[in-house]
Parts: sequence; structure tokens; C-alpha cells
Amino acid sequence: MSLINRDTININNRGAFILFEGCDKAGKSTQAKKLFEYLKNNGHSVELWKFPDRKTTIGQIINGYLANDKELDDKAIHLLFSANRWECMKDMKNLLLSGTTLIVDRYAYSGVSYSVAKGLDLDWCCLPDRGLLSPDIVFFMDLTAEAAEKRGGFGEERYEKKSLQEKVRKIFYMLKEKDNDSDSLWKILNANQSVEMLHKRIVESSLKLIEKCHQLPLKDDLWKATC
Ligand code: DGP
Repeated sequence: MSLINRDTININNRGAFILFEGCDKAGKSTQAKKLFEYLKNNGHSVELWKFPDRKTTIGQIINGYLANDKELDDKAIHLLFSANRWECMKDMKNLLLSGTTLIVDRYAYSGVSYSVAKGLDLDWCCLPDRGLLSPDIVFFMDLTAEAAEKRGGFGEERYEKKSLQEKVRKIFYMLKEKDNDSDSLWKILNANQSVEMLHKRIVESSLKLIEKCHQLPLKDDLWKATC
């Protein structure tokens, strides 16, 4: 009989939590999908997730808000975005512990950046997401608001306005500082490079990370040290 219990096996083989963050139109979804396809085609167990998850009941309210069909108080919508992440935590945790790598397109960093850009208090905004699973890497797709504006489809949804996007970008950088990024959690990527160059760099970092995560425990301590 094996003396190694299931939890130990899981911890030693867990998947990596790979997060893409950035302002609107920075190319997060393109890179997240390309990485997903690369890993899948190379035999990895991998899933691609996106926040907000517009399919859940909470996600449908968020969708109506983003499409300007619904008006909601800034604090109320902030809490709904956070609740939308919390309602997925159990499934995400189980997948990671079973060895599946998760590629996640937006997360709590977007949650805080957009709400603070609208005028809410930074500490108040961080609290609802405190204790979520922590990502193992944050690929920050960095693009100026001027460059974003020139990309197709900009301006269709609520937050796609140049002045707001400029603020959002600054707040992402504040959150990077707040993370006290000693273990190089954040990778800042110039989103103006070619799709293929970015993809190559992302694949290289992700493969190293996936290997490293096999040995690391999963952390559900987002912002617990700083908030
Ligand atoms: P996307 O589907 O990635 O284009 O995101 C839709 C919009 O929602 C985008 O402008 C960014 C914004 N957003 C994403 N997550 C959050 C969040 O948690 N809070 C707020 N306030 N906005 C968010």
C-alpha cells in the first residue's frame, strides 16, 4: 500500500495558474488562446478561463452592465465582479490540484484597476478579492491607451475610453508594486510586438513555470500580506 496520500500526490503534480492581465485591446485573449493551443497540442492538461465569466447568473448581470444595458452603483458592480471570481474558485482549485494548468484571461487585478480608475478607494477595492487563489505568473500585456484606441473594436463597451484606460494602466503598475514583486511574479510584455514574438516568449516562460509548479503548494493567499 502506498504511504503517499492523495493530497501529497496532488501538491507534487499540480498545474500552473497562468494569468494574462492588461488594458482593453492589449491582445490578452489572443495570447491566452495561442498558449492554450500550444500547450494542448504538446500534451499538457490545460484549460482556458476568462473573467468575467459571462455565463453565470452574476456574469449575465455584469454583461448587461458592460454593454451599457444596465446601470449599477460602482461599488455594487465591483462586488459582483469579485463574486464572479469567487464562484469559480472551487472548480479552479480542484483543476489545479488535479494537475491541470489554467490559463486565465483577466482576474482580480483587472477588478481593482477598473474600479479604482472610476474613483473607488484602492484598499476598499482589494478587500473582496483577498484570499482568492494566487496566480503563479502574471503576463501583463502593456499597451498605451493611444495604441489601444487604434485597434479594431475599441469603444464598443463601457470602459473603452482613452482617459479611463490611461488610469487603468497606471493602477495595474501600482498593483505590481503592491505585490512587492520579489519572486518575479509579473512579466511586463510590450504588447506592440508581433503576435508571434510575444507568443514565443510567453511559451518559454510558461514551460519553465509549469515544471516549477509541480513542486510548489497551491496558494489561496491573494493580497493577504498586503491588504
Ligand atoms: P473583456 O471581456 O476582457 O474585454 O473585459 C470586459 C471589460 O470588463 C473590460 O473593459 C475590462 C472590464 N473588467 C474585467 N474585469 C473586471 C472587474 O473585475 N472589474 C471591473 N470593474 N471591470 C472589469
